Amino acid sequence: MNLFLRSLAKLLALLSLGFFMAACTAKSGSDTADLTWQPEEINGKKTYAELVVGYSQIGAESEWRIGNTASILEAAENLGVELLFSDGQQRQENQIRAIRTFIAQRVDVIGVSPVVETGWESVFQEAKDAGIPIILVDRRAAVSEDLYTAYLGSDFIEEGKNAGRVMVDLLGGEGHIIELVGTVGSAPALDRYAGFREIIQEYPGMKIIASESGDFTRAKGEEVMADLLKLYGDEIDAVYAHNDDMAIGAIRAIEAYGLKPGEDIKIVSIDAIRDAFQMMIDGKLNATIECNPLLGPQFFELALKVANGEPVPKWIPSEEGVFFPEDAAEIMPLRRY
Ligand code: GZL
Repeated sequence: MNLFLRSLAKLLALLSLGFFMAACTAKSGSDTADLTWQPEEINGKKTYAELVVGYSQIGAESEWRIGNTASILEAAENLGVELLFSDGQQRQENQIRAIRTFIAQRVDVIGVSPVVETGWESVFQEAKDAGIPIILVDRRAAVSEDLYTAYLGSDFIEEGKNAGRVMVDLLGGEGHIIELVGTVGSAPALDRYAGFREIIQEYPGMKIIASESGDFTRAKGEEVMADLLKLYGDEIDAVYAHNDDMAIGAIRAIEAYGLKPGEDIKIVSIDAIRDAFQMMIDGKLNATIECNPLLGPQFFELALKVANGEPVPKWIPSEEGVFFPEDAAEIMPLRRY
């Protein structure tokens, strides 16, 4: 055999030995040490490392929203998901623009928390036509069910009913109530409005003497409550606020008016943010109904299943409780938002 053929034979022998070792190493590696690499696909299914998600957030209007955003960003970071995040600054047109951008960028899944219930059919249809599934997070949209894959969020009607039950107990079944409504047309505002009335309508002595929107913000809640105190003053027995931020604004207005919030005027609100626990410790808030914003991990688990075409429930409700002043000091340190 001439020199060239001998050299070629040696080269092929070395190469085949090297290949075999590599295979063994990989095999022995998988048998012994943990795999540090994350395969992009397992059995043809995407993993988090390969998932690309577009998320259209409402804004930063409340402590609840800030906690919700933190949960989503933290979960994406922890799971290694590529997240395109857009803050809509509480304007629907910004959210629609963001969704169109996500479609153009061919993300795997779109998550959206709709600022209001209506006006989404067209852009959701565009996502459907592009084959990109939509997951509603936190708030629902009034569209046909074929335009979104799942809704991950609270039962706002039940939250309103819980607030009503607590208010009945606080007022002994009779009194004049001021209602501070959330963002007009939003799912939580519509449902908390309805749920509360479902309970108090059983008590003819309980009357809502005014119902105005504070848009889920502290500043607007304080402004609206100050105006209503001028109109109704000592007639007011209680405030029902659709979120803690408006309740905290109302507490400021009640104190400025010269009355004691939590005593002269009872206050029930929703969200259970950390500042609400402080208000209960200070005796200025009588109860807060939990609305869980920590939806990040659940959202991405859902998004991965949807991206892989796995069946998911149409609605995944959050688990939530009711909190009172007597437990506030013990629970507050445990609260994450
Ligand atoms: C409820 C959420 C609401 C909160 C507010 O799920 O959409 O929006 O109750 C927030 O604090 O602004």
